Amino acid sequence: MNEHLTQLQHWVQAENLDVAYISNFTNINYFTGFFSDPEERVTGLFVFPDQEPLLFVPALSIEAVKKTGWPYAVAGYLDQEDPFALIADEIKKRSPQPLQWGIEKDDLAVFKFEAIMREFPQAAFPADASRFIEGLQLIKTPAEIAQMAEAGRQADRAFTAGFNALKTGITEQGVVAEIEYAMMKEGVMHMSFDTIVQAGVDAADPHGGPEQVAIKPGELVLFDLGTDNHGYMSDATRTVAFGQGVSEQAKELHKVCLEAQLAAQSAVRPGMRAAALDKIARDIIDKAGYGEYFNHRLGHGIGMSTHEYPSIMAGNQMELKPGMCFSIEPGIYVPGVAGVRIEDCVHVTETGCEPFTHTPKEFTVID
Ligand SMILES: [Mn+2]
Repeated sequence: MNEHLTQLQHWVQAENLDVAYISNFTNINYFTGFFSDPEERVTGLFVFPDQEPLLFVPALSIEAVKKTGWPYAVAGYLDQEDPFALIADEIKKRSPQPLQWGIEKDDLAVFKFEAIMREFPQAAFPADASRFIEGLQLIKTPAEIAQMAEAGRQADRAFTAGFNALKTGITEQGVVAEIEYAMMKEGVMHMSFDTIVQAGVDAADPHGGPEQVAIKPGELVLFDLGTDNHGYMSDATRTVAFGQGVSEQAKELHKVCLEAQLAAQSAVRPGMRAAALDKIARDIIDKAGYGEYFNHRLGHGIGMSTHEYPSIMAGNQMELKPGMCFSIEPGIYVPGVAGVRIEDCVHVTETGCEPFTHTPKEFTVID
C-alpha cells in the first residue's frame, strides 16, 4: 500500500470505523494514483480496517484504473445499473454489517449520502474524512515535492511563452491563447486554473478575467498561471511592463510589492506562525501607504489542488513545518491606476523555504 493509503487505513482503524468512503476525485487520485473527474457518474474509494481497499468506478474507467497499476480490487457499473446497489454488495463481501462510516463531509453529495443510508439503514457517520485528509495533505513527501517542482518548471516556461507573445495589438485573451498553446505543444494538457493575463487598469480587479482588449504600451501586464503535472499543481504570478512609458506610480507599486514578496519569502522558517508571515509582507505594504489595496491573504496551500492548507493569513496560528507548500503572493490593486501581484509557491525546508518557480521577479520591461 502506498504511504497515503496506509495512513488512511490507520485512521480507519484508530477511529474504529467499519469503512471509509472517499468520494472526492482529487483525493481518490491522492490515495490511488487514478484520476478521473466522473462528473455525474459515481466513483468511490472504500477503505476497511482489516481488508484490502476497493475502488469503484464507472465500467468505462476500469481499464484506465488497471493502467495505473492499482493492485487491489476494482469494480465497475454500467450507466443503466444502480451503482449504490453494487457498492453495497461489494462492501458486504468485506464487512457484512458496516455500522461506523467515515465520509468526506466537505464532498459527499446528498444523493450519494441518501443512497448509502438507503442501502445501510443502520449506518452512523461519526468521522469526517475531510478533516483527516486535509491534515494529511498539509505535509508533502519528497516525491510530491519533486512533482510540484516539475510543475514549477512548466510554469516558468509558460511565463517565457507569455512574455514572448507580448507585441503591439495583441489582446489579453490572445496572450492567454499563446501561453496555453505553447504548453499543450510540450505535453501539458491542463493548466491548474484558467490563465489570467490582465493589463493596465484591468489588473486592479483581481477577480476580473482576461478580455478581448489590446494591451497598450506603457501598461503593466499581470500574468497569473500554473500547470497540472500528474495531478500536482503550480501557481505563480509575475507583473511586467509592456514597452516604455510605465508611470512612476505603477513602478512604485511594483517596487513595494516586490519588497514585500522577497521579505516574506526570505523570512520563512519552520516553527514560524502563518499569521506572522502574512504580517511581514503586509507591514511593508502598509508602511508604503498601500495597505488598503492589499485586500487578500498572503497565501494559500497548494498540492493536488490550488487552494488547500495552510492559509497564510492574519489569525492563523498554525506553525509552518518542513514539507508544507503554499503561495507567497502579495498584491496591490489601485483602482483606475494599476494592479501588481508577485507570487511564488514554496515548500518549507529545515532552514527556510525553496520556491518552485524561478522566473525573475525584478521590474522587467518587455519591448
Ligand atoms: Mn495563487
